Amino acid sequence: MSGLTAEQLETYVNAGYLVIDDLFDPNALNPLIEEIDKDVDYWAKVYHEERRLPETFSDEPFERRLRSIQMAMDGFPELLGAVLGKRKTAAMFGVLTMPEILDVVESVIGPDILVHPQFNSRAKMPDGSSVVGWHQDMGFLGEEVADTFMVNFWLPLVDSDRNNGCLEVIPGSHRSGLLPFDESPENIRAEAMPGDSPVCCPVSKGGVLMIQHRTVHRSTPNYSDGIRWSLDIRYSPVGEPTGRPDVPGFVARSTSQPELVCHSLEDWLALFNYG
Ligand SMILES: O=C(O)CCC(=O)C(=O)O
Repeated sequence: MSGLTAEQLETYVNAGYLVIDDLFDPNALNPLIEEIDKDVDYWAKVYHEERRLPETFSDEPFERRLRSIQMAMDGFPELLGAVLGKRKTAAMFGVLTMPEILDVVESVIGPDILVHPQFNSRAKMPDGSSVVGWHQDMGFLGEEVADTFMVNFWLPLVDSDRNNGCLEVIPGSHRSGLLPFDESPENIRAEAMPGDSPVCCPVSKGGVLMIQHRTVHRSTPNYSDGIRWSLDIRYSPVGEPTGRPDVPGFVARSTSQPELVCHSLEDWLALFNYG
């Protein structure tokens, strides 16, 4: 196991965030990108056959094709539903259980690791949408997870920077409790915002930004002409509250209960068949 160095662990614990460049080979994300590409291709062809889309944009790269489809259509909910959100696919299982990521998690919370049920695949479009305001991930999960040490990763599927909308974090803000927000957790009240200056965290493909569940962060606009694809994924100790009592996470590693470990997509999907 490699995991975090003592210095990286200290930074993550004390500052509430850590950027790791080159945590894994960027090509390790290609199976997921190819899988998403196939979903985009499938729906583009369906929409084209239904005469809702003038062409399938099959020559366009991953960073452009979904945007071109969006611009040419009134709405494409089936396609968005297929590629965004909580993908439960073989390639997603592969990323969630990537040894380099689990080693990092293990060096923070030990060897009994749950893949948290709250995760997302996102496509931040170059149209000013998909901006996420200042929030703490705990705001979406509730006080029930206050004592759960969650290890949260944000990882881009394309190189990310200030121009295409990477994340900004407020160092040290993980030491606050749950901060009050208006209407949505994505809107921490201005008077409650920690005073420290935000840090912009560009991350290239193969790197990660790690935060904690109280770390205040936001996602800025995409000013580029490409889509900023990303994943946000989370891990917590097995058996601790996740804030999603009705949605199973899955055990990715366990020395105390190895029989619980999910070894495949099929093992993961089987968890949703109970009751
Ligand atoms: O990817 C984004 O744009 C937002 C991600 C985020 O805010 C989160 O993971 O909590």
